[in-house]
This record gives sequence, C-alpha cells and structure tokens, in this order.
Amino acid sequence: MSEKSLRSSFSFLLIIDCDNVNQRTGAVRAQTAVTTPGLSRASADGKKTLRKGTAVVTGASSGLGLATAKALAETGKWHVVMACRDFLKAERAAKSAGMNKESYTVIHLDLASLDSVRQFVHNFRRTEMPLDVLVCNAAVYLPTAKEPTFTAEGFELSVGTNHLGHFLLARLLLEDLNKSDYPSRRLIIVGSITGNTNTLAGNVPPKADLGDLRGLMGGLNGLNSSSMINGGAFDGAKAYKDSKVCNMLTMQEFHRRFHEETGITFTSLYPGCIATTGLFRSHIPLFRILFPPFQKYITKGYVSEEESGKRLAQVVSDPSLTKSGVYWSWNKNSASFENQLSEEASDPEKARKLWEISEKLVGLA
Ligand code: NDP
Ligand code: PMR
Repeated sequence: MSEKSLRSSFSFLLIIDCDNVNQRTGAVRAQTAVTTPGLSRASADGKKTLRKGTAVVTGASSGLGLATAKALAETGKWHVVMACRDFLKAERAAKSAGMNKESYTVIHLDLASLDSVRQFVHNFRRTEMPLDVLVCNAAVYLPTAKEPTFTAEGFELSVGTNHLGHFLLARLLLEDLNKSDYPSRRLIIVGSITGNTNTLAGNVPPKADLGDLRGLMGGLNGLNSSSMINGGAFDGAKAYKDSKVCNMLTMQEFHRRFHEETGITFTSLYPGCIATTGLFRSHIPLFRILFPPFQKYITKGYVSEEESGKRLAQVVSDPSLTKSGVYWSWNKNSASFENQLSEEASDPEKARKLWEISEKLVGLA
C-alpha cells in the first residue's frame, strides 16, 4: 500500500473513530502531543534549522482556504491539516491544486455541529502532530435565504458556523497551540471589510450590527428568540456580516485574555475581495456574473484566489507579521498594513459580552 493510500485510510478512520469522546459532555480525553522540538533538523553545516510547521486550516477545500493551503505547502516548510466537512472534495481539491501528497492531511470537521468540532479536536490530537498555527477560515454566506436554517445545535447557520463553531474550535485548540514549541505560534480568524462600517463596503445595506446581543443571548434559534444576534428579523446577508464582526471581536478578546500569558499571536485580516470563490454560490446568477468585473474595474478591490492565499500564508508564517491583536489588510501594491476596525468591531465591552455568551452557547461555561 502506498504512503498516500495509507494516510487516506488513516484519515478515513479518523472520521469514523468515535472512542474516547464522552458524547454527553463532549469531553475529550487529553492526549500528550509529541513534542517535536522547534529547532530540530541539523543541516550539513551543523546549524539547527526550523522543523516543518503544522497549520490547521478550516475550509481548505475551496477558495481562500485552498489557496492558502497550497501556498503554505509549496514552501516545503509547512504541513497543512485541511479541516473540511467534505472529505472527498478536500482530497480532490488538494490534488487538483497540485499539492504534494506529503504536504497535507485531511481531517473531517463540520463547523455546523459542535459534536463534530469536538470530534475533530480528538482526531487531530490522535495524529500526535503538534499544532503551530490555527487558521479559522471556513464560512457560509446565505444572502438569498428567505428563512433561517440552523446548525445541529439549533443556532442560525451563518453565525453558528462562522462564529460559534470556530469559537469552540479555537478555545479547545488553544491548549494545543500553547504546547507547541514552534517559535511563532499563531491563531488567525479571517474577518472582512463588509463587517466594518467604517468603510464604503461596510455601508452597503444590510449593515452589520450586533445591537445588545439579545438574539445571541436567546440562542439564535428562531423559536423563543430571534435568529439574528441583534434580535431583529432574519436577513442572511446581515447574519454573515454580523458573524464577521464576531470573528474580529473574538480575535481581539483572545489577544486581551491570552497573548501576554502564552505569547501566541492572535490576528485577523481582510484578504481583499476574492470575487470568484464559492462564497457566492447561493447568490443569484446575475450577481455571480457581475460581481467579479465590478470588483476588478470599479472598486478595484478584487484579488485572485492565488493572491489572497499568498496573503493569508504571509499572516501564517511571515516573520515580520508576529504582532498580536492586529487586523491586517493589503494596499494596492500588495503590501500588508495594520488596518483600523470599525467602532463596533473594536468595542472591548461587546467583545467581552460576546465571549461570555458564546462560552455558554457552546457548552464551555
Ligand atoms: P469558499 O466558499 O470558497 O470557502 C469556504 C470554505 O468553508 C469551504 O471550504 C467550505 O466547505 C467551508 N465550509 C462551509 N461550511 C462549513 C462547515 N459547516 N464546516 C466546515 N467547513 C465549512 O469561500 P471563501 O474562500 O471566499 O471564504 C473563505 C473565508 O474568506 C471566509 O471566512 C470569508 O468570510 C472570508 N472572506 C472572503 C472574501 C471574498 O471576497 N470571497 C472577502 C473577505 C473575507 P465546502 O468546500 O465543503 O463547501
Ligand atoms: Mg461590495 C471599495 C468598495 C468595495 C469593496 C472593497 C467591496 C468588497 N465592496 C465595495 C463596494 C460596493 N459593494 C458597492 C458600492 C456596492 C453597491 C453597488 C457593493 C455591493 C455589494 C454586494 C451586493 N458588495 C458585496 C455584495 C455582496 O453580496 C458581497 C457581500 O457583502 O458578501 C458578504 C459583497 C462584497 N463587497 C466586497 C466584498 C469583499 C464582498 C464580499 C465578501 C465578504 O465580505 O466576505
């Protein structure tokens, strides 16, 4: 059996292996991660060189996540764990992107199920790979939905997937990041311009607005509470933008709570408008035709998937991007800069409240 088929079989086993997980509490048996020293390989001249880093990228089966996985894999310095809900799609995507089969492992993760998030953490730990960087990238965008749809636990799907699933994942994996001896450990949560009302793009209605978080507090279930964070009527486009505000607030709250103590770098970013990705798959056909040329020639905010992948890969591994608590963006020459978040997306009180409510919803408090 080739190494690849062995690994594929192993990955498949990981998907179905449910032992050691307490299904009721979701508690995962602690695993001792293999401590591969940060500086390990001795080169010919006797100097120690950096070992391969391991980066977990959620939603690496398409768009930005796939382009980032490819960019990282191509450096030869990273092993990418593609955390994806569709195992075969991810394998095919890696193959068609030309990724070397030694450079990645696919592990199943459905962010719309908290059990799946816990199972992913368990399965990842069983591989005994270290965790050096976690990239929370996956997202859904449902702009044409008339009615809300829900995650396994009954949270509105966009906020449930983009924010709550990632919130639980990041909280659980913080321990693993903290164990890593890699010189620069990072937790990256992808944000967006459209969640920032201090920009033109963020002022296109419906605007992001978390209000006083009353809908979130009620569980976003559309039954005894609204499916929207601010308690309003369902709007799929707004739910997505709200989820991006949550992503950016969460990154900053992680920074405030854990950066000093752990040294981990917490960042977010707006990679540019990648108008061709699967994110717009459920938008009306006319939008999908007009959106790329509109962004290319009118707003000039367009970036290719390849370029966006290089940008996110930079946030993962560039030695000059170690500052924590930053929301990165890129200028017209594709140079990174620290961008300003909107008032709401940088409100520390809202971030704290969001953190506390989210902890309760995902069963951490
Ligand atoms: P894509 O739709 O191409 O990629 C989204 C990824 O998320 C896919 O791999 C998808 O899996 C995965 N995903 C969706 N739901 C789940 C789930 N329940 N569990 C696990 N994975 C899931 O979109 P983009 O690449 O554009 O989006 C990536 C990130 O970039 C998002 O965070 C988005 O908000 C952000 N972004 C995108 C911009 C753009 O212009 N496109 C601009 C700014 C930010 P599958 O392949 O199975 O569908
Ligand atoms: Mg937007 C500089 C102007 C700019 C930029 C960078 C974006 C990015 N957009 C801009 C402007 C405008 N957009 C203007 C003036 C309009 C009105 C015509 C407009 C419209 C628009 C729509 C309908 N834009 C959109 C949509 C979407 O459905 C996309 C969206 O909101 O997804 C949540 C979108 C986007 N515009 C962007 C970016 C990056 C997106 C999508 C991706 C995202 O935020 O994740």
